[in-house]
Amino acid sequence: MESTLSARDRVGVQDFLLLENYTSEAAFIENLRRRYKENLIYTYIGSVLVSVNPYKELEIYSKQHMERYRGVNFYEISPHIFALADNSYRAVRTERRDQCILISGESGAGKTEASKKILQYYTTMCPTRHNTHYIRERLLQSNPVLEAFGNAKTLRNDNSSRFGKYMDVQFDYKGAPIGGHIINYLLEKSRVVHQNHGERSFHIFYQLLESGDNSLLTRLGLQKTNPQHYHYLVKVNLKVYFSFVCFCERTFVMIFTLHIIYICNLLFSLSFSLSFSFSLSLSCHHYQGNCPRVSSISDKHSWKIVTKLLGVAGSALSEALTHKKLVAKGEEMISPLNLDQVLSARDALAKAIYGRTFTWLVQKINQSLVYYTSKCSSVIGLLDIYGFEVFQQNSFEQFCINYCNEKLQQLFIELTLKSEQEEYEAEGIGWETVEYFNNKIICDLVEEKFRGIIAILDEECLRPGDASDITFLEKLEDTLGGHAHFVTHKLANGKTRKAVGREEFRLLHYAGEVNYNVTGFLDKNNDLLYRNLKEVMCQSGNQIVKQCFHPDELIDQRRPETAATQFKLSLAGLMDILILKEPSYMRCIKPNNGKQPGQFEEVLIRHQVKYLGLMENLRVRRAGFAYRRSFEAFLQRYKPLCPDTWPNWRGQLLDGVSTLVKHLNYKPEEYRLGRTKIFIRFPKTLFLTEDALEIRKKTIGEFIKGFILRNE
Ligand code: AD9
Ligand code: MG
Repeated sequence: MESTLSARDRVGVQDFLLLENYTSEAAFIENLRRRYKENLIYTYIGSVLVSVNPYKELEIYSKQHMERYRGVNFYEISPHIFALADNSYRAVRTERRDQCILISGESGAGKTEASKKILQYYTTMCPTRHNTHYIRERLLQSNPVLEAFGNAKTLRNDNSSRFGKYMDVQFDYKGAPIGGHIINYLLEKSRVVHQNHGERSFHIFYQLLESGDNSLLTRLGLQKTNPQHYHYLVKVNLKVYFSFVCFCERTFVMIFTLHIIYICNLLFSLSFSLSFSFSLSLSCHHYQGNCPRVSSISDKHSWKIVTKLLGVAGSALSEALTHKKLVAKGEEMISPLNLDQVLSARDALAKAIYGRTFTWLVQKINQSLVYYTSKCSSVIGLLDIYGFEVFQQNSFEQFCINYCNEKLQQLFIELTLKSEQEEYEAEGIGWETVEYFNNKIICDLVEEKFRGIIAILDEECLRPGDASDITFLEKLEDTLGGHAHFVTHKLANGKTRKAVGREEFRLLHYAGEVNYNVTGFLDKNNDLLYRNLKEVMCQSGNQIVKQCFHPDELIDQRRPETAATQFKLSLAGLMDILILKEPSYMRCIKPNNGKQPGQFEEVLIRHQVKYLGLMENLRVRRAGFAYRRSFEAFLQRYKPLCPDTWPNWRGQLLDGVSTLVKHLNYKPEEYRLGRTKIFIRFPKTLFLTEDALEIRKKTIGEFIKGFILRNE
């Protein structure tokens, strides 16, 4: 424990609960800073682990380190991610209680690295069941495969996960990992067709060009590129990884033959011939008059490869890309698309192919991680999901991500307060009500039936006629005008400090205010793929495309769920999974935007402390007692301080602790004795005890030294 006087000055406290001035944000940040300077990147808030990205390799993840944390009590050695991992594992092993570890933080804060370290801990430290060695490998190797398809270089992170991930690690009754299951959330598939300046598409695009073997590349009509063209490449041998996750060679080749990436790229580079229509089109009012429309696809070479790889008839795909099929009153009408519409149909197709293949890939990995489900005794779930996001411009994606964070915060509040209350009750200590901000009001604002933002957005998406992003905004204003957490330009009236643009609405999230620009909300929520494109894909001769586009979709007359509603439903599913498990939390902080080691940028960090709700978390945990420990652990540590308990206490534990604290002169208001634990209200009491222990150890040491010398 790093709590002696001199160590505290240098490296701060290892648990924020022990901060003297626990309501001060400045004291909180100062403690983080001191620790970061000493490469102590982990600190607790009770059982919550806070980490600051070191942006350099630290020698703290070796097998020896793992061993140090096995079976050790949470607080006895320096805070570490292995302690968190081990703590959850012990609950699984000894009590078969399902666990989950929820990791959050902004882009580049270290979530994915953390989840990988936890997985490494389990695959290294847990016993192996006979015949399941390969499962460990697959659990580990599923990461690089998914990262290849789901991660990309962004301005914030060279290896940014562009999807949310929940992974169950399944254990048998002996605590051996015997399988896994992954659920993916909201892949940012738009990256296939558009990247911001300085960013890239998914890693797989570049990896294929760099490390695909020559015969494969020739089949795809590609050429090996000079790797120097790419500043950042995860060095992977994908073929090896795929074989680990049990893809047979044929599947492996197919996936590349399908080669979504290439198709998307080709689709993207297609050019179209235009013709001008002067006719009045009766079938579609959009095309009346002098309107350019697409007559054919002019890029014949690319076209041939696209259709061959997709396994579809060229004429059918060409027709489907340039025309729209409408079914009205049982009659089919075909109307040509104009150039903008063709381009957006093309993009929609590329996004759909990429997104669906990604989900297909996750399913394949899941199949390869199944052992005997019946042997599974309990699970540890790892959630690596996007943290709260606030940019200059925030759009539909940020809206979804921040909504997700509201839901997780709600769960956090419920579970933390619940477990606090339960512990107090179990220990027979009166529960003291804790004031906290319940963010249910914001979750309702987003997800409520009929009146919630998603419901209103869906309604606008369904409404024929003049529905647009702006009418959506107006409808929000009409419906939510009086809501305490919703503001627009019209409604602002000086209510908030920062301006709200005319095309924006602002939500007052638990973590802070965010302005969302409504431009593109309807399109992104619709995420439409024209029916005739789906029809063509369903007839594909390519096995993977066939599995991704099922003909049942065409029979189902109902409109597919919108993107926001799908996300809402998948989040509700996630909450159902999480609520049944015992949670542990990890909050990751990014110390600077330059990805530099040793740079602690205070303004940036202060923002995150706020967005992650850390001060509130600390306040709630400190509302009662700063420190609690089992009688046994307390006595074991401090028994040298009292002649009656040293060297051994033979009576009841409760009596031993009573004797000890009386001897130490604890005042009644400083502590409470529960059924199995002692609760200490102020950190100071603990520190004085720790300092006394330090002095005592020295005197015992001197005494023993003297004794040895005397007897030599
Ligand atoms: V994003 O929301 O997916 O864009 P993450 O997942 O939070 O983000 P990630 O884990 O990818 O961030 O970490 C970003 C980079 O920080 C890594 O590529 C490493 O270079 C660096 N990093 C993160 N954690 C550690 C660590 N414990 N030790 C050393 C680290 N480097
Ligand atoms: Mg990540």
